[in-house]
Amino acid sequence: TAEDGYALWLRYAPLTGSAKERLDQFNPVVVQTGEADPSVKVAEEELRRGLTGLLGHVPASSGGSPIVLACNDGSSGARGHFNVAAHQQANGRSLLAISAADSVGCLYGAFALLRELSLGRDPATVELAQAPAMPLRMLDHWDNPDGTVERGYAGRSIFDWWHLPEELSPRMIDYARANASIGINGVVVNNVNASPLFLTERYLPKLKRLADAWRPYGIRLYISVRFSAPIEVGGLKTADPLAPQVKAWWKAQAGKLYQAIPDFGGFLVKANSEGQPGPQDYHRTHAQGANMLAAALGNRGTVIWRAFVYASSGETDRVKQAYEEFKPLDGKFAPNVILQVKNGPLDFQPREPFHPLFGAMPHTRMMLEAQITREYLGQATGIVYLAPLWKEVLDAPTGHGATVAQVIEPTGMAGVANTGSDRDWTGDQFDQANWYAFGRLAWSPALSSDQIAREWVGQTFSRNPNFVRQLVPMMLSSRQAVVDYMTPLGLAHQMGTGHHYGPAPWVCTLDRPEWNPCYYNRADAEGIGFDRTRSGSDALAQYAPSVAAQWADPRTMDENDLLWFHHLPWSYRTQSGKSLWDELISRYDRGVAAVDSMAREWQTLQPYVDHERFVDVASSLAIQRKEARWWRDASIAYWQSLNHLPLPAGERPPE
Ligand code: GCW
Repeated sequence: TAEDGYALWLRYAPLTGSAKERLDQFNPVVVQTGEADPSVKVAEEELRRGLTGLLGHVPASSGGSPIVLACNDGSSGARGHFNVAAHQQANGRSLLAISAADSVGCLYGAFALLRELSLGRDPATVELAQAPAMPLRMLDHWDNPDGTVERGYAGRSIFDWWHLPEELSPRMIDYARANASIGINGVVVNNVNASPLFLTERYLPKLKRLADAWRPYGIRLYISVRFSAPIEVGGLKTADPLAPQVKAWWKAQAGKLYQAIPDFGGFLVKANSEGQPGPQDYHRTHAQGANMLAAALGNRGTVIWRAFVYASSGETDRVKQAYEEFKPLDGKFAPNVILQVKNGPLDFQPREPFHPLFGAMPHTRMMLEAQITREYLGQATGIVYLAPLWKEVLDAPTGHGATVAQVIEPTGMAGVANTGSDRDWTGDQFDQANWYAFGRLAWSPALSSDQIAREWVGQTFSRNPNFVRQLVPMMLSSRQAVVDYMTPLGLAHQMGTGHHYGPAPWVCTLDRPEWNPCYYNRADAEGIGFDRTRSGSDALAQYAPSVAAQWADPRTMDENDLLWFHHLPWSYRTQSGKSLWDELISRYDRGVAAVDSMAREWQTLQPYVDHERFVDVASSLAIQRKEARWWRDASIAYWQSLNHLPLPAGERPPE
């Protein structure tokens, strides 16, 4: 049953064929270092576990090729870097050395070696030299203390605050292994819509237990903090960041945290956004708020301040707000403050142009926030592989002399986790791939979506080349499919209110203008799209001139973002030669057809997959087929109610 997916990509399924022969012949022996370092121990344990799986038996304890961990090799470089190399010894046998400057580097090396072996590489010729591209590779959990998960679709929270600290679920260790295997080194354990409970004495031992459990895996613990906590749990009258008693309170909290958790990572803060408290409540700036918390942490930790802010915008274009609030604060943040910016300026839509803040604040440390949980992308159903979405953003030239990846590389990347207590962790087998891909891209944004998919498929399902050859392209095209059937041609924010599942482009009566899908589609009898050029909201002006120029002309721009930037008549001639109306419809159809073909192809892959997971994915794809039709048909029906245009002639994919 492949444990119904619980093992994630760490299945270590027995090798077969020539890969098995090679490993058998190599006959690996994990050499006991006798080192007391907990990370080294964990690395040895994982090597033994992994090799046992791959060999189909416990590895020999002598007489084979030694695997040696050298975790203090005197090298310098990024923390976490490692080398793995096979050498020929005098006795004719090989020796595999995993070396690194620190023990966590060794652990990463062990996982990397196991990945290579899992994919069938020859142990005698393994040669790896890797270093993480960025220092912070984080998961942000939107988990609440009561066990619910905001925008979580995989069951209740994996964190059992009720039974901690006495009880530590073994799942917390498997979670750490999974993270370490892809290089994740920071975890924010609670929702950014933060409960102040995490700053109470009661929670401190719980946090400490987790931090202690994860330390060997190279994971530092962070918490989200509520800006008004000094009032709610501190008994103060104010949370004004300039008030001495407020500063003293935060300093005392930080002191307690560091006493219990010496390597505590720091605070993540959502302030003055969607009703959360913040420094603006006291007429202070984001920088004043962030710097006060940064002073409380001192050089021990980091304040990660979110740039996702919006308050009732009246007539302003919502996508402009973060830039307007933060750009003037460039250079005003303390050195241990990082600004965390979502990939796009709206909110984790199936496709958005990259956020204009990237590259625009050269004197501010900036990291990228991606969403692994698929809030707006069908939630945990079907196949939607997100690496291509993230790559699109990472590879985008900002026009400020760097790509988005280059802007964030000195700092890091955070992903909103998609984990829950479901047996398969993520609510859907294929959503595991997104957790995996996020970690791999944070480790190295230069990896291709294709390579990451191959790695994941081979470790998680089957190494059979026919299987990999068929499945990987399905994954690679799945993101464009969801864009096509939900919001083609640059449309965005067309989903149902509140739950964000399913189409609702007609909704126009919500209290705040920027909550309404109609605010984003601006469709009427004549046309559709949001004019963000000079004649409209001029959000385009927030981008570097070279980038703004590329989006300014609807006739030459990449039409994937067409209606994000332009309001156009239904009769507008698109680059395909079709009218906008016909092009829109052909894209919706293309999305539906892509899902149909994924479902069909999956059926042919049955021989390669265990029954449980085969059925699980097949059922999930059946839901996605329904969703795709629902999005297409409801959207088209609504546009038709405005423009009264006929459907173009042509064939529909079979129902
Ligand atoms: O995407 C939106 C979500 C909210 C979330 C918010 C944020 C945690 O709908 O649920 O709140 O973004 O990122 O703060």
